[in-house]
Amino acid sequence: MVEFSDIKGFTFDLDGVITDTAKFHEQAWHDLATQIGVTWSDDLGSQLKGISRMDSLNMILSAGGQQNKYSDDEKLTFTAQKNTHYVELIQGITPADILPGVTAFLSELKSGGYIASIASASKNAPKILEKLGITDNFVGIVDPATLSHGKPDPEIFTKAGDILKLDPNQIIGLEDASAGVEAIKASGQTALGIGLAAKSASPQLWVASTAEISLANIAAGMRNNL
Ligand code: B16
Ligand code: MG
Repeated sequence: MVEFSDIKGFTFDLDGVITDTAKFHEQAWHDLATQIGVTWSDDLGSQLKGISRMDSLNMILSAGGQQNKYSDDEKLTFTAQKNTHYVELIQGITPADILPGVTAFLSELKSGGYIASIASASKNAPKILEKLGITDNFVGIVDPATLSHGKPDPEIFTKAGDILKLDPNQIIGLEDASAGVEAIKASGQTALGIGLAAKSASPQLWVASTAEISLANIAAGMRNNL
């Protein structure tokens, strides 16, 4: 059984864990869906959280019954267009956009000698960390272009663990999406789920919001739950 004293490192999802870029993804996808005649719904928007760019487009096309309508090249044009719009929307983000509790937790990790890496499906993660001013808090970032499978496959968390050079039982992964919690658990790391969507995938540890993340809460959760 994993104990708190075994833990040496943390793998972080980005969107929904460190900052809320979901609203910008949603706005950019919503505009694209409207352009191609797919009716948007909040439910569709929340299903796209944590899902890779092309998989997100495929889900939108399926929701509109258009799964066979476009060639691969046309789909690449759509995803490029969405990304251009998304990159425009994230230009204004600053350290003030770091979610509550996260800056304090990253400081706790640094002073406690813990190491951390990023397991985000977003190809824009390096740019976002830079704008937030926290790049140096992470040993490395998994390059999503190197992945064969998206979350809930464990590959991205396994690679984030490899960056830390730690065994899965020495790592806690943080996620807000149910597919992400499944990926962490399948990688053998301990999952800390954040928020209601993450809870549905039964993480070993859970907090309602990022404001509750701290080493003391994690230690208490591991004593009680694992
Ligand atoms: P990009 P995460 C995910 O980030 C987002 O939640 C998801 O909405 C987005 O489609 C995906 O990254 C890819 O992002 O288009 O910027 O490469 O939650 O894995 O940090
Ligand atoms: Mg996320």
